[in-house]
Amino acid sequence: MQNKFKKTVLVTGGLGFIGSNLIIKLLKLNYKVINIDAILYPSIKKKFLHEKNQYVFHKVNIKNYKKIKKIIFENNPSIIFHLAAESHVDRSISNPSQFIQSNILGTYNLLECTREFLKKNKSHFLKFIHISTDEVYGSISGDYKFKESSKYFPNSPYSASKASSDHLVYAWHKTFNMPIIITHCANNYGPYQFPEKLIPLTINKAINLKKIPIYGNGKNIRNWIYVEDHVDALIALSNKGVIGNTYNIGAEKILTNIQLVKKICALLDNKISNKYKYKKLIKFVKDRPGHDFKYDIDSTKIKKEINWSPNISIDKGLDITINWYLNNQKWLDKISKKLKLNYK
Ligand code: TDX
Repeated sequence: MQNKFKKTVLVTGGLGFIGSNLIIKLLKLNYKVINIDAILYPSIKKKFLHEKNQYVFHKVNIKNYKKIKKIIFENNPSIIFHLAAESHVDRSISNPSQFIQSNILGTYNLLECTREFLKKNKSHFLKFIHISTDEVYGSISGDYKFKESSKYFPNSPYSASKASSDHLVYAWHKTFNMPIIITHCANNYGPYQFPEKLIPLTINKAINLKKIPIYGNGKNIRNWIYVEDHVDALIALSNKGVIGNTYNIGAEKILTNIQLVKKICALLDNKISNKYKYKKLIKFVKDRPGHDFKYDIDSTKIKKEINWSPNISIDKGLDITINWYLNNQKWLDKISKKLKLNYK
């Protein structure tokens, strides 16, 4: 039967924050989506809007060789977006084991299943897009920005596990001709982000009138990209990205953590008419061990070669994001209760 959809795309980690935003866009663009997610603590129990037969979900851990192989063989995907990963730096400090398991062994497993599939289907055209992070490049100072050619200097168990997975993916390309692309993205934010990350954490604490914890002196710097801009970059790379290449993806704006948190507080002051000054809730706390000082990323390559640029300014992105969380407080409350996020 003729497939009426544009392409079949397999997404790992499609119930995560970036994965679910990617799936929303892929379905809108008429792709068929096979979503593999283990449903772990930050998975979003989301029902995607789709046409009949356009979306299939499998509750499977990427470490499950047999099941993953079967899903790939049954679906013949043209694109694999690999997003399934443990992503929170603080959790990697308190419990690194899960990061080694999912990010390194999980990626190894997915690579091996894909290799088996390509061995049996030699003329099949596939792009394996490995979604990684700019944290693999370590911490910088001054005006330097991460380039694709920058050396890897991961400092946390999280970034070390992502760096390891990048090396595996690249080695599978060089050794086995695996058709891969690696992406390194800046700090994402937007709807559906789990409230352990700085932006949703700040919104969640503020609207519940709890202290907003800022690590150290709050002068650490990050480059913030709205998740839909990231998703657009990934889809553009699945069409025009060159196999074997790495692409850096970032936004224009960098902010210190304290600047960012104060911006969110000021926006909340305007949106919620209770005369409360939310910045009174800011509390400087003990620093994160090995806390990277600055991340900033040079996106020249993807802009020039793929013609992608970020569209959403930080002010617009924060406005949309805060409105989304204010309209989805039930979702936020449910997660906060389950994980006791607002008790501290
Ligand atoms: O409570 C907090 N207080 C605070 O000051 C938290 C949770 C964070 N911070 C600081 C630490 C960082 O300097 O805010 C900054 C951002 O922290 P996170 O949201 O935890 O992100 P970060 O550590 O920068 O890593 C993120 O970006 C790259 C993601 O978690 C990674 O998954 C991604 O790869």
